[in-house]
Amino acid sequence: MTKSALQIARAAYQPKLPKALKGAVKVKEGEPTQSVADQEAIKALFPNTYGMPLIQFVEGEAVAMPAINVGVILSGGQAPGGHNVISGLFDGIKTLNKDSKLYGFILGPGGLVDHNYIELTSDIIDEYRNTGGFDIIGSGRTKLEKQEQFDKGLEIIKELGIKALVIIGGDDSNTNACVLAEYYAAKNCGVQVIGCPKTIDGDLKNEMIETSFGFDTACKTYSEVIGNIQRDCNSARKYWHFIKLMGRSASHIALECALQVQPNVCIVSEEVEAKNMSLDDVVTYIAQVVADRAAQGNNFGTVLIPEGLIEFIPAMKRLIAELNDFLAANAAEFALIKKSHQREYIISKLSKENSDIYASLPEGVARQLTLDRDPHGNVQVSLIETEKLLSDMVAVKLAQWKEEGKYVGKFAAQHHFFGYEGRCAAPSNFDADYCYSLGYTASMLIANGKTGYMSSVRNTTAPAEEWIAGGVPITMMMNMERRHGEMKPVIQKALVKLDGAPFKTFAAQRDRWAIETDYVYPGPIQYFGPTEVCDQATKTLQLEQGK
Ligand code: FBP
Repeated sequence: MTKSALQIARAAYQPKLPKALKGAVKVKEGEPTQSVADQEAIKALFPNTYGMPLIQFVEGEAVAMPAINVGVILSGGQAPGGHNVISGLFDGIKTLNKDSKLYGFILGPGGLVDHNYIELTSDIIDEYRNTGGFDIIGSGRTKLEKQEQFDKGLEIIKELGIKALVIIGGDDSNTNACVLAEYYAAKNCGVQVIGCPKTIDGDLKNEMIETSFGFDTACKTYSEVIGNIQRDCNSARKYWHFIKLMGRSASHIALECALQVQPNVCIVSEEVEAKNMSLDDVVTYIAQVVADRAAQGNNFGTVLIPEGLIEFIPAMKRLIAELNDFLAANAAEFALIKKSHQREYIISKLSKENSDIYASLPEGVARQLTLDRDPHGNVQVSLIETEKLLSDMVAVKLAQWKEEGKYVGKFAAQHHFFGYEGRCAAPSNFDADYCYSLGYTASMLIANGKTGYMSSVRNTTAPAEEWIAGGVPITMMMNMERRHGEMKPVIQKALVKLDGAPFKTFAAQRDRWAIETDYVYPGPIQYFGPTEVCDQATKTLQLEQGK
């Protein structure tokens, strides 16, 4: 395999571990836990894994451990640092007993069901330390939810003598990890299941999980490129750049990038919803900033748009909810309708309010809303070209204002969508350290016989030495939500809190950023050099922790 100079130098990087994990550990149990909502329903669904205590690892006495075999799965979208979770897990189980083995299931949860795996030896692990991507074993979006899948998985687990399975995934994958943990516990199979919080989206977080891994690196990568665009924009002074950022539903990525680069506009979906804004309100807001800047002779700027925006416009949200239920219930009939008749068919089937909105949408957006859901039943928002939709609508509004004499200026737009560019970047020092610690913590949870827990590493704005490692019962993060037309137990998604410090810091400055050109150019992620350049956590994390 040919390697870049950075890859070669980076292979030697030794990720930092919390002090408590550097030697032998023992478990310190906290209070029993409850789910965040719907306690009775969740307790009834998870009788074996509900209410378990929080766990923290503290320094302990070394005890001889038997060798254990562990399986690992990468689930869902890539996020920088996945390879370090695996290497932390590998080093953890090998430290406990050098004869322990790690098996990787290929291409996501489907690998478990299809019995597709490899043994991850030290030669393989060493090739992937501190690298981006999930290519060591690949990832996939197969949803592990059916009993047949669990039983198929159990066959290979038994064959390989696997004691525990680690599922590295987002909210949906960790929900499934918990369902699997409960199933194996109920059947007394002797198989533990541990989750790890992954997703660039940053929406798998709560009191005990400070951030999901990959968010740090992805936001720094996007912010570098947005900064470059801003410098180009401020040099040529002729374009408005509409930049859509990945993140599925939540706007954490857009908000973090805004805090890093100080753009002229950043839309936050959660605010759009809270203020009950229509699509026209959003367009008017952007057009007003364009007009105000034009009045000062500045016909350029940047607009950040979270990819989930459409779903947060209340009227659109109601439409999507009805579409989700309708398509789930009538999938077979819908599949028989010719493409050219699908729009009319949907219009004829929806309630009056939703049918009118659907009919008013541009063709492309309307079509996208009826295309295949992902395996978790979500609209694939990353495929909706919101950046073009908004810039087209802003152009129409400005033309109208021009006629009315309310706007004098030139408007030319460029469009960008940043998502895949950041998901496999080489992990920042933060993600390299955090992921390695998460993997190592997972090995300690396994060694201590835990199941239905998510690996947790906290106090992450302090130096890594002071991080706190432990486990959180996954049931603690759950509530009941409607999915595919049915109520299901799921991990509650963490959206941007409008009363949280990151949003408030942004909101306090955005009017000034809109008018002034006060761009910040963060530059590329630095892997070597002074700690204030290389080891900074995201602005989101720092603000959330009062730093
Ligand atoms: P996960 O929730 O699986 O981590 O996915 C993150 C994400 O990058 C989202 O931001 C985006 O909407 C989606 O994956 C894109 O999915 P795909 O990789 O299937 O195109």
